Amino acid sequence: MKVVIILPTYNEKGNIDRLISILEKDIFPNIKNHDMNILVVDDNSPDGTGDVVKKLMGKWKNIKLNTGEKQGLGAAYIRGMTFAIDKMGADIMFEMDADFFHDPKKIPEFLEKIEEGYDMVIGSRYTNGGSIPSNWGLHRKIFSIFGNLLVKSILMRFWIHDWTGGFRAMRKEVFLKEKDELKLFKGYTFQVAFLHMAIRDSYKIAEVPFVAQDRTLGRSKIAPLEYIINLLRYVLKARFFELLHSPFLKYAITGFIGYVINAVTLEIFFRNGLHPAIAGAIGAEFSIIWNFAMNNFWSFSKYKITKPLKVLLKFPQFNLVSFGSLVIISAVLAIGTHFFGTSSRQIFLVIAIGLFVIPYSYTMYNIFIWKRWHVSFHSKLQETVG
Ligand SMILES: Nc1nc2c(ncn2[C@@H]2O[C@H](COP(=O)(O)OP(=O)(O)OP(=O)(O)O)[C@@H](O)[C@H]2O)c(=O)[nH]1
Ligand SMILES: [Mg+2]
Repeated sequence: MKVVIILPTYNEKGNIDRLISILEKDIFPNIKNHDMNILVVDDNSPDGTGDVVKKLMGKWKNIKLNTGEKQGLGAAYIRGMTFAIDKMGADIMFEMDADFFHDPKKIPEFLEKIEEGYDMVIGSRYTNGGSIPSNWGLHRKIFSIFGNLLVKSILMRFWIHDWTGGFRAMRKEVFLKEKDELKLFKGYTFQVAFLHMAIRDSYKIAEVPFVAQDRTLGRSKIAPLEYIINLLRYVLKARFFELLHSPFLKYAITGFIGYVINAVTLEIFFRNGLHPAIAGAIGAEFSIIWNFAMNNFWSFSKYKITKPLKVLLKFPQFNLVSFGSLVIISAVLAIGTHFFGTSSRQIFLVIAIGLFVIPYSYTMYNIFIWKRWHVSFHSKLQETVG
């Protein structure tokens, strides 16, 4: 397959010569089953990086240079990847820094993963065998670790260990699918957005550990404050819309109406002479039927159970899960009112539902009833949590 290593550069005169030599002399000759190429995407670097590349193009024929206006890293990659596909016929593209932050010796491992069938391969500093530069100052280490953890936690995807890195390989199809949307994300946020979209669209993703090296030449282009603000804005917004479109909101509305049904039924039967315990239990069953039907045909409609026999088998299971909620509510009410008196009952009902019943029942529905989440402790990729 035709592989293009894309190297974005801005004032990397001191690095690009050495990196290209290493790629051409030490790395490419050992890769026999692919056609290896280099594309330098330079934004008219004032230090003359482009001229250095032009000289190297005379020596090796598998190098191309693409120049343009400086519009940040994301824009440079979009321009470069478009060029690599349209003008060079790339099947696989690598993202790689030109300052030796990314170890070129790892390239064959990325290609092996692609050969195994993965669509995107992520270089990871945060898995076994990988690390951030040991000579980084404490604040930079904290910034990197914390930033990565923040992205992982907000997006709720912990099985990707390195979200913010820029050492990657991908099939051209992944880029072509995401290209239009990617134009919205310039700068370094581009990397997180790209990976997030690839996961959303169910591309197969693998990680390869690598030890990152601090640059010895040239200057850093990253603006930490601007980066963290843009990144936070992206992940918060993306997660918000994900939750809005996920079954969670529908589940919450269904549950709230279910609660109202329970309360109203309790009232009606109680006023018609039934004991509150019985009236409440009838209300609870009405609410369970409502919850089951609405979650099946609305909240989890993608996974809906339609065969009558299956519905008949699922409904008792659903009742069992609901019985669990009942036990939780009575336990919390018993403990709460024991310590704070019966006047605190409504507060403890809210605590029981908000803190325990919602996480419990939503998880049970996703895992056991509609089987939307696949729980596995060693898998690399799982269904989106949302
Ligand atoms: N074409 C282009 N390349 C860029 C731009 N910004 C950064 N780069 C390149 O992208 C790669 C990563 O940028 P760096 O400045 O090294 O950012 P960093 O790796 O986070 O920071 P340091 O390693 O500490 O310098 C390098 O090869 C840069 O030359 C840009 O606006 N345009
Ligand atoms: Mg760097």
